[in-house]
Amino acid sequence: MIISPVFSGKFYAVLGLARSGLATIDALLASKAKVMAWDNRSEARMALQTRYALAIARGDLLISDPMVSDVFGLTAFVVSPGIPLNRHPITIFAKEAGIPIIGDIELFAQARNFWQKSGKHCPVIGITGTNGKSTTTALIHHILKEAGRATVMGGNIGLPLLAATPLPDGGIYVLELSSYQIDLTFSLDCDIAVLTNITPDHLDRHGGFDGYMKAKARLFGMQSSTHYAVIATDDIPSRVISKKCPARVVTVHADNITAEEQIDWPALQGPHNAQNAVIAIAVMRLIGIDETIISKALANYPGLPHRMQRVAERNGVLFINDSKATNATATAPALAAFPAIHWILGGVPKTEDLDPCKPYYNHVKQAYTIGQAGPVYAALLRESGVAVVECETLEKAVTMAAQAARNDEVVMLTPACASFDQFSDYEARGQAFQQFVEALD
Ligand code: UMA
Repeated sequence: MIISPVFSGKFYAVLGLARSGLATIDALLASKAKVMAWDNRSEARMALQTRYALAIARGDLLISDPMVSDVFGLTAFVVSPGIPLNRHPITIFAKEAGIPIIGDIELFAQARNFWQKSGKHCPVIGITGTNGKSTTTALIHHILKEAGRATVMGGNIGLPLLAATPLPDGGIYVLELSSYQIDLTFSLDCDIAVLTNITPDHLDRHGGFDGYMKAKARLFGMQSSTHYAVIATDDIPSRVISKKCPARVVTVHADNITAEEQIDWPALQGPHNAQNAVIAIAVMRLIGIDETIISKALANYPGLPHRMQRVAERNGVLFINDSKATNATATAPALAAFPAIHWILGGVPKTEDLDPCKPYYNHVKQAYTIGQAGPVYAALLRESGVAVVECETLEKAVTMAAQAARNDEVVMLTPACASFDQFSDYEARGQAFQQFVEALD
């Protein structure tokens, strides 16, 4: 875990007690800070009591709602990225109290700035964007490992950064950063900041597309002029951000990669993966990784779970879990990748239309809708001439699709929606898909 003298003797209020909150408490207590912790959910608070009985007994940890507690001497509110700052009362409360709101990535940045002053430099590669950031993060981390470099991956990819094993001097942190996390970060000067693409997402949280774009742009605004920004300028908002970066900008395009090159990279198929790969190659060249190592690592990259993950093959039908595709822009390249697809989609919609997927409707043999978006998306697809079965549940969709699919066809969960109406997150949805496939007769 990341422990730092920067935190010792200070007092923090940690809000949200899931992955990032718990890792934050561990790191702060181990750094000899005092912590007040809170979560809306009573189960989360109860679990904390058992986990930290000793720290509570010593008076180092207090479970209390900071908004009704004495916050005198508080250094900062450390808020989980999932807590909506635009709606949560903590935003006004902190402003009135004159106390900053930060996140776990900011704590990491402060610890790292202290290392720098003490002569230890650990480069940070920070990756953001609407889609592709997990794959790009995992791919960069994979190539660095193949090159024998000391490296750690963390952040939005599901690995809370403060729980990471600290790296020695020169070790490289590869961070996936969501707009929520960037909103809570103020002093992270990435050696290389990466932007994959920007399309509408999380608009409710950021008050529209402008707010969302500004949140992404802040990652680059925090950089020194001697550092680098690698930006895929395939869309207009990314081009706008590239023009305003204080750092040295390297622009790349998905079509810098040829189809022949991509053939050798089995886990990086489709145009979206061309974009992810071209970014990773540019980052590796900036770091000075040997071209032969890069080529070999692109070929043996294993892929990520829930991202175009081949989970089974039954009677000549391939079953693919692409649960991480939580918006239509992320689903479109998955549809582009196969000619005959039984497409399972639905959940909490991010947009009213499925326009980015339209060019690939001719790849869809039949669609199977689930969840909240089911009826609306079924109507939209029928208007465009796509055959649809309204299934409501994922289990029914898997069964129906498996019955209908023929030799050489694909059954794919690529939902174009968030999962929260029926599952705790996209990972739980992907695991359920895999279980339903395994349970087929
Ligand atoms: N909570 C409150 N009050 C509220 C709202 C929530 O107390 O008003 C509590 C909940 O009860 C819960 C906790 O806050 O206990 C949840 O916090 P969280 O959602 O931030 O959960 P973590 O497990 O800490 O996960 C976070 C990121 N979650 C979000 O951004 C929503 C994870 O990204 C990240 O992997 C993890 O930190 C480790 O860094 C997930 C995600 O969905 C994958 N990200 C979004 C995306 O990719 O689109 C941005």
